[in-house]
Amino acid sequence: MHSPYNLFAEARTFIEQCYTELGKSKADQALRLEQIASELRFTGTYRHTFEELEHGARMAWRNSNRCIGRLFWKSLTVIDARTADTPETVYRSLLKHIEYATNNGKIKPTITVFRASTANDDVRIWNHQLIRYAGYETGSNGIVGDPHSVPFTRVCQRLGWTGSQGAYDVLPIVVQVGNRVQWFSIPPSSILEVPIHHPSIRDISKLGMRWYAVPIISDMALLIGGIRYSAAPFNGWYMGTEIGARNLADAKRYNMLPAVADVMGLSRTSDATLWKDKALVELNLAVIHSFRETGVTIVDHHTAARQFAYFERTEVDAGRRVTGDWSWLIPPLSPATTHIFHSHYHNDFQLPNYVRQPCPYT
Ligand code: HEM
Ligand code: NRG
Repeated sequence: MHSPYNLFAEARTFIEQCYTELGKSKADQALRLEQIASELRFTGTYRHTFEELEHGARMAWRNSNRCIGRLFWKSLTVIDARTADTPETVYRSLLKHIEYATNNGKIKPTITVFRASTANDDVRIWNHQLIRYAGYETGSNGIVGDPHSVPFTRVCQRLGWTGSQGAYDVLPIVVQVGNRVQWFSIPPSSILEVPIHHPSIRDISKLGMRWYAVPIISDMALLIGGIRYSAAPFNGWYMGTEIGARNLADAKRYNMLPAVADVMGLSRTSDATLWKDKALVELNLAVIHSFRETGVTIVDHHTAARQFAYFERTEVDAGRRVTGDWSWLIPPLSPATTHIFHSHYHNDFQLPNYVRQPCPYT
């Protein structure tokens, strides 16, 4: 935990940067630091104003070195849910987040911030993402559904949830407040999904592939000015390759490339025919085409890379040094066709930021 002294130093660094960026006066800054110092003396912690929370969450996105989507950091909608103090009220806020962010397909980058961590009364969302497909181990050491979700699916079942053993069953939301843990299912009417079709290869539809519209990361903590928000789920929209080149394609995920190659009539007898590469391109085209057709926001990796190049320029213009994690920024499909592949990034960790935290189960 923080000593109040360190906490004040972190608060000061944040307030100075935040208030400068927001164009507030030195006098406002000094007054606010006085307030924080006194709040720290009386309570051992301090509460962000909504303005600080909003700008802090946006700065944290701007500092997310692995994210190619950062051009839009100023447009993040920040929802203050710091008063939610039971699993039920947290769940209600999460449903509102899903509906607000989905916006019938015109996705809005959104974060909901729950109350800050304390010594023993943390709010945690156990899911990796609010919407995610279950993964079931079958007797014959096979897996139905998303292999990535196998451990969490087991936890849900232990808590009393029963899935229907399908390949695309949406998992329940598991919320912890202090020592209370409860699971809730999401009403299907709140979940927008996209069936995967190809514009010309008709038989791709027969593979029954689908994906959900909105990726809402719910297991990272948001760090602002020495305060740790252990539950702060956020979302933007998908870049097509996340689904088409990883989730549906990885051998350890849905492993759909052999099936896609087969409906394309490709020979899989030799790696040198590049059947995997051909199947990958068509699968990625199908993902982008299907999201567009369903009216769900999605970005292809070439456009995303160009947007990122523009972000790099706007950061330099603002007098900041762009930081990035090259190995995550390059797209998994045709990386060398983007400028990112040919660039160098400093992977410095800056605050505010989003960070991984220990798994709350197991
Ligand atoms: C990572 C795209 C919005 C924070 C990523 C990744 C992509 C991406 C492609 C790499 C994911 C992977 O390889 O698994 C986008 C796009 C957005 C967007 C297209 C559209 C607006 C956001 C928002 C936030 C955010 C709103 C936070 C407010 C992050 C973070 C990571 C990340 C923290 C790293 C996650 C990790 O370490 O697992 N983003 N993003 N992104 N993004 Fe974004
Ligand atoms: N690759 C993961 C999602 C990671 C974050 N990606 C985003 N974030 N686009 C997947 O589910 O495929 N975002 O906030 O939009």
